[in-house]
Amino acid sequence: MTALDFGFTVEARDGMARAGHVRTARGVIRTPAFMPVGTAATVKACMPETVRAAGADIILGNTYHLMLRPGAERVARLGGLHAFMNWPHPILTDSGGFQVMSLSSLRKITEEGVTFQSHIDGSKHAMSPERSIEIQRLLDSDIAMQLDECVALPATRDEAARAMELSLRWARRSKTAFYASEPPPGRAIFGIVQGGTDADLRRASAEGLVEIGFPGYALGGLAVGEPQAEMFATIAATTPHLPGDKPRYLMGVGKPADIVGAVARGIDMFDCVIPTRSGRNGQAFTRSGALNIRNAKFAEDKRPLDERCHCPACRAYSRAYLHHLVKAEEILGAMLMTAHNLRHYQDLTAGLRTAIRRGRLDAFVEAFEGGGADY
Ligand code: PRF
Ligand code: ZN
Repeated sequence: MTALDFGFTVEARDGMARAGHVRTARGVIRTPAFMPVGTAATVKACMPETVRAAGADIILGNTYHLMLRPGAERVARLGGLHAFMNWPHPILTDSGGFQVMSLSSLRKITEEGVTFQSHIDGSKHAMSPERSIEIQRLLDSDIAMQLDECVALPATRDEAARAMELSLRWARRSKTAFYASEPPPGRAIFGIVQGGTDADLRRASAEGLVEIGFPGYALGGLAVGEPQAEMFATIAATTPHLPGDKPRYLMGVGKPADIVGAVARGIDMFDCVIPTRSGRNGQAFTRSGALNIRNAKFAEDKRPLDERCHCPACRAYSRAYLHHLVKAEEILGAMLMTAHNLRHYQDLTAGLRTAIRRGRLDAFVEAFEGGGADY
């Protein structure tokens, strides 16, 4: 084991929750971690310096978008995704299957992979587990994801079982392709647990992936329309079947309360468009709950979004000014709201890390649920 090897260390536990570090060649990720979404080689409306200053250790990129535009081979010729977008820190790339199913048209899934038409220009494409891994290698991502199939919920047990089993076969092919591509040191591939909200399917999926063996494990197929209680129950039924010494990543989650509940059930990593997308729409997350800055009651409110926040928006701008900017659809409004929400999410995960290390997660959750956020 060299300093460059990929690894995960749990340094504190509190119930099912863990705090620790993921090591990659490009740097350390403090967990629980939130990964801002940088779909098209940019965290929308945010300079990489601002993403970093908010406290992010890692961002997420998307195979699907980057293969279509500007193209993975082009990114590789330009020195890889990190150099291309001026983010020298770790990047996790999603494999593309989920985005194909939610964004493209004329999709067809077979044993071999998925064929689809681009949502940008209608051009035809094919993606197999091997091609997805090849693209992620061209992007030079630090953490690659296996190709998987995520069914929309509610799904029948048969549908969920079929997609879970296909995802398991794609997991093995993805892993084989990943190591055949001779990844430089410090890179990793994660397997993805599927199985809908069925505890037995989730267990079978987790056990199948563990038998194949991955440096980390994701939970896919959640936050796709099911109630929060069902998502929490599915997480609680899954994490006990995953190795205690490997990172666990809940894909595409979520609102602050989803993150708090998932951490308490053993999740270490998250990504979600909510802080960036809803920020551009005028929603700000604060320690006393979410607010919509477009609301007329903020038109002459001189206070910052959150008195305890140290983001660029809260340091220098009033709710009244942000209200004006967002109402006028000024680009600076999107930038400041995004910077604030990203900082809020990073402060939330930092608060969770501290609470776990102090053995005070229960008190943290109680304060959070009572609206007296303790971070
Ligand atoms: N699979 C992949 N990416 C994802 C998901 C999934 O199931 C989800 C579900 N919330 C978000 N992103 N590969
Ligand atoms: Zn702020």
